[in-house]
Amino acid sequence: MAKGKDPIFGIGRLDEELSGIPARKGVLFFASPAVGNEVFGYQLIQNNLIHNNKVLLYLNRASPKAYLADMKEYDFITNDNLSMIDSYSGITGINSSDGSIGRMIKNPYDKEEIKKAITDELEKDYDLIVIDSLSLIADFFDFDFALSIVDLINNKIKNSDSSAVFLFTDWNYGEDNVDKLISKVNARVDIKGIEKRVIFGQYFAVIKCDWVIGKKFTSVLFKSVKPGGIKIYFPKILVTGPTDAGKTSFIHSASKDAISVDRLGGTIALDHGNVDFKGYKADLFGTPGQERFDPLLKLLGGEAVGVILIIDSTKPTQFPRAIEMLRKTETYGLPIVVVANKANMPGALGIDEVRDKLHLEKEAPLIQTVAENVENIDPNKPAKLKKEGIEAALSALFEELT
Ligand SMILES: Nc1nc2c(ncn2[C@@H]2O[C@H](COP(=O)(O)OP(=O)(O)OP(=O)(O)O)[C@@H](O)[C@H]2O)c(=O)[nH]1
Ligand SMILES: [Mg+2]
Repeated sequence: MAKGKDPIFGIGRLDEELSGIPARKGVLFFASPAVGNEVFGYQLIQNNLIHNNKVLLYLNRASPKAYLADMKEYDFITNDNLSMIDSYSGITGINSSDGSIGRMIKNPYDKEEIKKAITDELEKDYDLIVIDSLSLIADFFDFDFALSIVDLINNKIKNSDSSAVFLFTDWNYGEDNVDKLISKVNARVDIKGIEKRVIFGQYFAVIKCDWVIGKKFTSVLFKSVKPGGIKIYFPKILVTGPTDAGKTSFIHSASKDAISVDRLGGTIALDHGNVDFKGYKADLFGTPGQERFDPLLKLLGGEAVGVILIIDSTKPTQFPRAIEMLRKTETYGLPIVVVANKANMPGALGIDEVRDKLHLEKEAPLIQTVAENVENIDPNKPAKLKKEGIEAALSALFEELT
């Protein structure tokens, strides 16, 4: 009997959609060559170890030492729950640098030794078996041998409480081979790249899963970040609103490394910042607010996936302009969060009044923000906005987007 709980993916979105990896199930991470799937493996292993699941890793892609060092770059650290079958070191003729983490295949060119090592190890009770990588087994031997390893593991997990994850990169093995492989797993998660005009990105998507019925899966853009791992990624969030409302202030307060093209405190081209929050990553693009820069608005709004509309709570006369900017950036109708900034200044409207006077078509989330150290605000510089407001606005937006 395995001791841990049912394995998890360790990637929030997949665990939400599929409720982890039930016992006796095999999962294929199916990556296109342009996009690495290693980080999915690292994060999966890390989180199962933390959950006190016993993990067996069959490794032929790197030495155990290099593998663990790479994991560490993402801040993933292992513990005693991890064992390895090292099918790599034998190729280089170097002994496994650390015998304590598992067994080494002496002759990685010997199919029988590999089969025996896997069969022997599977006698022990692991909660999760990870193969990194199945495509390398196919490359090293042939596709049929890779399929026979899948069969071997499937037979074992069908009669136990464990599950398996196969990391696979699709280097053109032919449709027949790939179809056979896919038919042998219970779930398949694709990891691929997209190129859509200016935005290049990577996404993952559940393509099949036999333990979740009647659910529609969506694809999710992601970035792998060191340290941190897989983050859901929104390549373009537009931050717009009337002049002086606090767009630049918002972007600088929400990101560590924002840059702005501005003059005397007013934005003349754009602001840009990276947000890394709650397992999400997003690029924020801020527009100028002054009308003389309106020719830029459409360009800046292009390909945005969501909007943060910032208004000055003390200036309801600017609200029609705020709505006009949604039209001019052509982002009207996208997921939106309204930020009512300067909410504690004299004359600031309350939340209901803002909502009322703004006439937004649907009930968009509305978040109030205020500056820190109001006494020291420099009219030629962005203000630092309080963290609570920033985080509430980002949380609301990420919720709208997912
Ligand atoms: N008192 C107070 N001042 C704020 C607040 N937020 C921003 N400011 C100030 O308001 C001014 C305008 O802020 P910005 O962030 O530059 O506004 P913006 O929307 O980017 O302006 P444009 O780029 O010109 O459209 C700056 O002087 C800020 O310091 C706030 O919550 N309270
Ligand atoms: Mg600005």
